[in-house]
Amino acid sequence: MKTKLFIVFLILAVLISGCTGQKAVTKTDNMTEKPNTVLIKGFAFDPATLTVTKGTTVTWKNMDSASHTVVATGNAFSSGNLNNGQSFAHTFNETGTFEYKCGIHPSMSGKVIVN
Ligand SMILES: [Cu+2]
Repeated sequence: MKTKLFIVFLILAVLISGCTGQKAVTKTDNMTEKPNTVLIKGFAFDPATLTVTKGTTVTWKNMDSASHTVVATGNAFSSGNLNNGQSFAHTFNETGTFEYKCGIHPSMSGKVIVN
């Protein structure tokens, strides 16, 4: 009897630790979303260079009180005016280096490298 109880206890312990492990994985998943976001703040793109894999959707979010835009060189994508708190998303389905600028402040530039 004692052995059976011990085995049941062991199984429970494994199940409980298994659940805790899954929670940790979910947290990591949420954090991996962040690298695909470019913040626009202080009249700059952060990060200025972002490397992603093909098929990734990149989101730009304007944190500045000033309006900004995200315009790709060659106009592959263009956000239009982004006011404070507004965001723009673009999915990169082809590999390559995609440079972009703010149409209002040309000194603001960044690039997305798609592998
Ligand atoms: Cu701007």
